[in-house]
Amino acid sequence: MQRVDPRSVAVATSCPYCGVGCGVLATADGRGGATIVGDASHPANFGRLCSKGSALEETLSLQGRLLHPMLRSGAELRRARWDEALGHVAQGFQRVIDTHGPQAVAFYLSGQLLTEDYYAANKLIKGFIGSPNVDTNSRLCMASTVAGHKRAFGADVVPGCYEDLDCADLIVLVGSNAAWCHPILFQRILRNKQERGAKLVVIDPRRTTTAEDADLFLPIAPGGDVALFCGLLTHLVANGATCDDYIARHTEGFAQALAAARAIAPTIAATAAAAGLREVDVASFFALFTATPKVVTAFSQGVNQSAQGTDKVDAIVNCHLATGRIGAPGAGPFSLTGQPNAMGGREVGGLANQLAAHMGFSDAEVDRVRRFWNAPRIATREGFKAVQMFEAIASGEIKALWVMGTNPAVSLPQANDARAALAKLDLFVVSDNVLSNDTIAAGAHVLLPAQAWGEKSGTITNSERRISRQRAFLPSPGEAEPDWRIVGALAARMGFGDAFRFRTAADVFREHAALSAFENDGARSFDIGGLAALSDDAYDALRPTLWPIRAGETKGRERFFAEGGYFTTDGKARFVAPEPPALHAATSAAFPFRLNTGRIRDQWHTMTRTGKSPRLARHSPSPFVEIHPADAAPLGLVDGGFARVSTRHGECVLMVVVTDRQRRGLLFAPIHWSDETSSFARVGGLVTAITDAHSGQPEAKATPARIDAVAFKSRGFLLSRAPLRPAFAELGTKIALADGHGLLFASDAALDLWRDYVAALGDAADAADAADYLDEARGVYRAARFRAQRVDLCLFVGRQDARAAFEVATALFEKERLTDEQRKALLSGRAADGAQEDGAIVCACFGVGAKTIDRTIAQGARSVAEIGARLRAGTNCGSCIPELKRAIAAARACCAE
Ligand SMILES: Nc1nc2c(c(=O)[nH]1)N[C@H]1C(S)=C(S)[C@@H](COP(=O)(O)OP(=O)(O)OC[C@H]3O[C@@H](n4cnc5c(=O)[nH]c(N)nc54)[C@H](O)[C@@H]3O)O[C@H]1N2
Ligand SMILES: Nc1nc2c(c(=O)[nH]1)N[C@H]1C(S)=C(S)[C@@H](COP(=O)(O)OP(=O)(O)OC[C@H]3O[C@@H](n4cnc5c(=O)[nH]c(N)nc54)[C@H](O)[C@@H]3O)O[C@H]1N2
Ligand code: SF4
Ligand SMILES: [Mo]
Repeated sequence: MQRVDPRSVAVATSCPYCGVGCGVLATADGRGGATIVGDASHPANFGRLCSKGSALEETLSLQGRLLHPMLRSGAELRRARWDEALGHVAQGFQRVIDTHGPQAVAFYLSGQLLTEDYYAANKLIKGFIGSPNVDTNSRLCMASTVAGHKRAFGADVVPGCYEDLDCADLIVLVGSNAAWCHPILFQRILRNKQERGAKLVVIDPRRTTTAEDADLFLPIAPGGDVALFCGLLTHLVANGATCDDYIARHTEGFAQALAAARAIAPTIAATAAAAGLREVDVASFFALFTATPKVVTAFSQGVNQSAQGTDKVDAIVNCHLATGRIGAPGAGPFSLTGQPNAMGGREVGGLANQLAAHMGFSDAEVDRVRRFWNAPRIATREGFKAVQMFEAIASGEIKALWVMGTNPAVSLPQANDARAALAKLDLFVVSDNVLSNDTIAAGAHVLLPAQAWGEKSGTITNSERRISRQRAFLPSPGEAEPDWRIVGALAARMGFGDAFRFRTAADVFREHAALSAFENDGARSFDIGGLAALSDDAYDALRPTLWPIRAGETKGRERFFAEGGYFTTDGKARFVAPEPPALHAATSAAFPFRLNTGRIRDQWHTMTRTGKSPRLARHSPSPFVEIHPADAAPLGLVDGGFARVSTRHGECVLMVVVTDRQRRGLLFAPIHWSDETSSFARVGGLVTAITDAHSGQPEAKATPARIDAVAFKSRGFLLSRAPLRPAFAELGTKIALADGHGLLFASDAALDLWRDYVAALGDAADAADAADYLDEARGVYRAARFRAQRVDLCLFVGRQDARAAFEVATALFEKERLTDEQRKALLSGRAADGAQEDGAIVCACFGVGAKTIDRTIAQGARSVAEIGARLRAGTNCGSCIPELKRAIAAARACCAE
C-alpha cells in the first residue's frame, strides 16, 4: 500500500491579506514552514498570487510571536497561565461594569479576524456584557461604503461580483491603487483590456502604477469626486443616456439628486474646475461612460477615507441607478474591500452602528436578536464609532478596552492622541499574534496569544460576497488559541457560559448562519440559512460560496438589483442628493500642503507580518514622502534627501522622493512604518481625525501639512548576524534579512563612534577576518566582518545615499560562501567584477533588480514577455509587470530623444 506523508498534503485555504480573497494551497514542511502556491480552483484568483501572497512562506516563523498569556506587573509583562490571565480580565471587566455600567467596557475589533471570531466577540459585548461600544478598524476602511450602500439600497449589499470585471467594457477605478492593493483583481482587469478591449479610466490625485495602465487618467484634486460624479449625472441626463424606465420603476428621489448635481456641477467646464481637472479629460470620461452600457465603477480608499466619503459613494451609485447599469453582467458600482474579512465583519455586525447579521437597533431588531441569543441584557442603542471611542477613552468614559487583531496606536488618525488615551485605561487587554507592536507598547495590561494565519480555522468573506474557508495547516504553537475560543472562555468566566458552548469553529458558524436566517422573510439581504445545518464534515469541505444562500438553496447569488428588489420598505432604491464638495480642513500658510496617505506594493499595514519577509523588504525599504519637483525645488528638497513632514498633530522624518507622478500641492506617505520598525515614520500620528458625518470614517488622505528639508551628517546601512544594539542614529529603519538584522540609518554621530559600535557588536573575536576603511575627509567609514566564509557584519557610513551598495551588500549577505572578489565588492559597494549591479529590487519573486532589467531591455528585450523569458521577472505573481512596462516605456522615450 502506498503511504502518504501527511505533511505533503496541500491544504486549501485563503490568503490573509487583501479583500480579493485569493485561494491558497499550503503544504506544511513539518518544520514550522510551508510551501505556498495559488489554488487554481478558487474563483477569485484561479491559481494566481501577488507578491505578498507569494511571500507568505517567509512570514510563518515563530520569531516575535506571542505564545503565552502575559500580565503586566509594573513596567514588565510577565508570563501567566491562561487561567490567571482570563480571571484577571473577567474580574477587571466585572469591576468596571459594577462601578461604571456596561458601556464603560469597549471592544475594538478587526477585519482580519475570522467571521467566527467576530461573531463570538460581537455576541459577548453587545449581547451579554450589554455594551454597545464595539467598533472595528473597518471604520477606518469600509464605513463610508456601508453607509452609502444603506442609504441607496436599504442594505449593505455589493450588487455585483468579480466576473463583472471580466466582462465590462469600461472599468472606472476611483481612489483605488488596485495594481498594488488588489493586484489579482487588477490582473483580471488587464486581461479584460487585452482580450476584450475593455477601457480603463483611473481617477486618483497621484499617477499611480494603476494609472499607468489606464486609457484615461484623471489626476483629480483631493475631494473632487463628488463634483465629478455630479457632473457625470448632469451630463448623462443632458445626453439622454438615462434609463427612465428603471428610474421610474425601481428608484425614488431622482429629481432632488439631479437638482443637487446640477447645482454642484452644471457643465463640463464647471465640473473640471471643481475637480481640478482639464475639460478635455472630463469630456472624454463623460463620453466614454455615456456610450458604454457595460461599465463597472470600482472604488476604494480615495472614496471611503474622506470627510465626504458617504456622499462620494452615493454620487457614484447615482450614475449607475440613473442608467440602470446595476446588477447586470459587467455593470454596477463595486466597492473593493480592504481586509480579508472586512465583509465578514459587516455581516456579523461588528460595527458600532449595527447590532448583528445586518440588523440595526430598531426595537423589533433588538427584540429579535435578544430572543435568538437569549440575551436579556442586550445593548439597545448604537455605540461609539472608532474615533469617538478613543475620545471616550481619553475622557475617561470608557474604562476597559479589549483590542483584538488591530494596531490602533499606528492606524488611527491622530494616533499620538489615541496612544496617550490607551494609557488612561483601568484595564487594557490585547489579543494578538505578536509579542510587541505599538499598541501593546502603549501599555497593555494583559496579552492573550491568538492563533495566526495557518494555525486558525474558520471563514472569511471577500469583496464579491464570497465566503471562503481558512484552514489550519500548521500546528498551534505555544498556548495560542483561536480568538473565538478565547472570547468563549472569558464569557464562561463572566457567567455567560451557556451562550458560548462552541466546541469548534463550525459550531460558531452554524449559529451565525442561523441568526442570519432567523425571522428573515427576505427583508434582510444577508441570509446564509442554507449553510446553517452544515455538518462538521461539510463545513470542513465548504467550497467558496457567494451569499445570500437561503435555506434550501445550494448556490449563492451573483448579482442584485437588475430588476430592482431593493431592501427599502418600498423595494425602491434611493437617489441621494450629495452636499456640495468641500474638504473640511483648509490649508494655510503654516500648513500649505495636503498629506495623502496609503499603501505600497509589498507591505501590509503595520508590517507585523510582511515585515518579516526579506523578499518583500527590498522593493521599498525605507519610509518616504513623495512630492512634485516644482514643489520640492523652492524648499531645497532633493530626491533621496530627508524631510520633516508636520501637521497640527505630529511630525515624521522621511526620505524624500521627488516625482512628477505626485500632484502639485500634495504629499504622499505610506502608512506601514511604526515605532517598532522605524524611528520617526508613524504617519498615523500626523493624520487629522475629522470624520464623515454619516459614516464616522476619518479623512485619512487630505491633512494640511508642511514639509521642510532636514540634513544629517551621514547615512548608511548596517547588516549583522548578531542582534543590533540601539544605534545612535538619529533616524533608523529596520530591514528584514533572512538570517540577520538590518538597519538603514541617518546620523550626526562622529565616524569613530561607528567604529566602536561595530567593535562591540556580536562576537568580534575573529578580528583577523575583518576589514574596515575610514576616510575622514570624505566622511566615509566602511566595515566588514566575515565568519565561516559568510558575511558576519557589514556597515556603510557616508554622505551620499548608498542604495546601490545596500543592494550589493544585502545580496552578498545571503550567500553561504563568498569568493575573494565578492569580499572586496562588499567594501567597495560595487558588484564584484564580472557580476553586474542588480539595482533596486523590482521583481520580488525572483529578486530581479531595476538595473538588470534596464540592461536586458538595452540588449533587445522589448516586451514584458521577453523580459520574463530572459530573467523570469514578472512570470510568477505579476505584481511587477506595471514596473516592467514602465522601464520599457522609459527606454523607448530615451531612444526617441
Ligand atoms: N500592498 C497592500 N495591499 C493592500 C493593503 C496593504 O496594506 N498593502 N491593505 C488592504 C486594505 S485594508 C485596504 S483598505 C486596501 C486599500 O486599497 P486602496 O484604496 O487602493 O489603497 P490606498 O493606497 O489607501 O488609496 C488608494 C488611492 O486613493 C487615492 N486618493 C487619495 N485621495 C483621493 C481623492 O480625494 N479622490 C480619489 N479619487 N482618490 C484619492 C490615493 O492617492 C491612493 O492612490 O488595500 C488592501 N490591499
Ligand atoms: N493614515 C492612514 N491610516 C489608515 C489608513 C490609511 O490609508 N491612511 N488605512 C486604514 C485602513 S483601511 C485599515 S484596514 C487599517 C489597518 O490597520 P491595523 O488593523 O491597525 O493594521 P494591522 O497591521 O493589519 O494590524 C493587525 C494586528 O492584528 C494582529 N493579528 C493578525 N491576525 C490576527 C488574528 O487572527 N487574531 C488576533 N487577535 N490578532 C491578529 C497583527 O499581528 C497586528 O498586530 O489602517 C487604517 N489607517
Ligand atoms: S491579491 Fe495578493 S494579497 Fe490579495 S488576496 Fe490575492 S494573493 Fe493575497
Ligand atoms: Mo482597510
